[in-house]
Amino acid sequence: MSPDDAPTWPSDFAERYRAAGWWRGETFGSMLRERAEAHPDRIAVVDPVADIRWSYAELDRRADRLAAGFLARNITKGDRVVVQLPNVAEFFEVVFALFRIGALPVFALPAHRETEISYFCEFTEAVAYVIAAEHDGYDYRELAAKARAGTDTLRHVFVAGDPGAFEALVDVARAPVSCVPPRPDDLAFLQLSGGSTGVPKLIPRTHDDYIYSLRGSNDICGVDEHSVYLCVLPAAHNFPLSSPGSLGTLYAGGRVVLCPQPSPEVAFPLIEREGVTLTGLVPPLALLWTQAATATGHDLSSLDVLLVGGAKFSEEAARRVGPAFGCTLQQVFGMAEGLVNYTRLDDPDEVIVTTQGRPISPDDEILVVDDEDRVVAPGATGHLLTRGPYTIRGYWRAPEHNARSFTEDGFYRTGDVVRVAPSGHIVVEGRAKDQINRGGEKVAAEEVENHILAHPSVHDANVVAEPDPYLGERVCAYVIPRPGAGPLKPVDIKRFVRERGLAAYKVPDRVEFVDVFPQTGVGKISKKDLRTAAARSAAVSPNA
Ligand code: AMP
Ligand code: DBH
Repeated sequence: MSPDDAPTWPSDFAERYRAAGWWRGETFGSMLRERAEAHPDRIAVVDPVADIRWSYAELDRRADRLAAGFLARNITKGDRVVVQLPNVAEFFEVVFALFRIGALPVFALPAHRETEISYFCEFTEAVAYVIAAEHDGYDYRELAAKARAGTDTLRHVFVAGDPGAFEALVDVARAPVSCVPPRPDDLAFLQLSGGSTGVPKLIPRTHDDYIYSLRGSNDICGVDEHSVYLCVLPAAHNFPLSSPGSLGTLYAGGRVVLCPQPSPEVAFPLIEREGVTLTGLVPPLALLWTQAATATGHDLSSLDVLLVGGAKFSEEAARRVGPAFGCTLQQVFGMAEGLVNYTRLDDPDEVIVTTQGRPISPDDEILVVDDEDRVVAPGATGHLLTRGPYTIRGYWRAPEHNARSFTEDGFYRTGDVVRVAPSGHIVVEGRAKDQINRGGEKVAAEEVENHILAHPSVHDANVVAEPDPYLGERVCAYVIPRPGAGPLKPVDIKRFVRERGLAAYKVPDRVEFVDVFPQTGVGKISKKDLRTAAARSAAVSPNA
């Protein structure tokens, strides 16, 4: 990668990771080709809505065809392409085509709207944007029109599956793919950070480092060629993509089944029909599925492993998973920046239900430090810092932010507050970063505050987490109206934020108007006191 775009591993570390066998010089393009040659007829991807069952040979052929189409449109190595697709088969066709030519997918989520998409397109100087025509009643073509109007570099919009643009793209592809393939240490894609700043940060991942995280995850989660992974969460999110996720499953030669919706009513029949062996869920969904599993008529006995992560899973809920599904719970505490921790399949039950696991790699370095970066006593609670063979050394094009988010010797400041149990397992105790974890969907407080502040009748705003029995946390905004401004209602703020084109999960669940914000001893706004106040209001009027 260009040193201007993001810091990478110093050469002594890179050599060590290669010598240890973590980085093996594979790329995603070669990986799919090898699998297709080894077992062409085995099914790789199932999309039940479109009634698609692509074999490895078919996926490989389609990726090649689309790669040639992208090249013919002058989309080449290093170009950024914003990919915003729901859980459809084309997701894999598109990303493997881009991997193959070394163009970089920028992984947007289906929930993102105009504000986020325009930002991704502009900031990455994306040359193309790939969407589905419609999903969940939302027309992405309108979003594309807005994104296009707002950016100079965006040359193409491709609508997956569309008999127009997308098929035309494929038609161009008469010539075989001829380009210099990416190197294993090149960037493969830009993943999104949940972040804690005004705008989302982009996470540069290389073929080498990401593929290592897949191989490590597969070993730990028991994924092999017999595995059938149900992709329930949005396919582009780091958890269902890589822990071990759909890419881990394809690496192992297994089968990926795309779940169009996360509800038990949709997922359970698919588990039965396709013989799903593992899947990954965020805690609110895990709770819902656990309840539904005890009463379902569907045969879920093929399910061996249920991964739960993205937000803290309560011990109580964790205890119910095994009995309800007759499978092994695997807690996963990961981040798109890198480090992923898993409880092991053969860990004692107590460890599985009370910890968030331990790192994938013996070369994952974990430090737990106090506010002054001093390592705390073993077992004490502190800030988690980490460095390792699949954890980035810096965000993409963000030097100022990198100076704060990484230590001088390259440790990533996760913003998570943890302790390490004597067994080496990590317990997540809280969070120091200014973020709300809304059932696994991360919301940067500052980002929402900036949007509320744009309202003409708002003087100041602070956004904090408040407890929610289902989501764990939800978004609460404290707002000081501008003096003399007309009457303002919570709904006005919510609508204003929504109409600015922000993903729905970032729109405040509760808005409270106040005259002043509580302050700390030195006169700073006390988010801690605001959180306490929000918890109190949530307890008094949970549905406000
Ligand atoms: P992101 O940086 O957006 O990929 O989000 C990663 C963050 O999600 C972590 O730093 C944690 O704050 C949170 N997270 C992920 N998994 C868990 C888990 N099992 N328990 C608690 N927090 C989690
Ligand atoms: O929350 C996450 O970002 C996450 C959770 C579990 C993740 O990135 C992962 C596993 O890889």
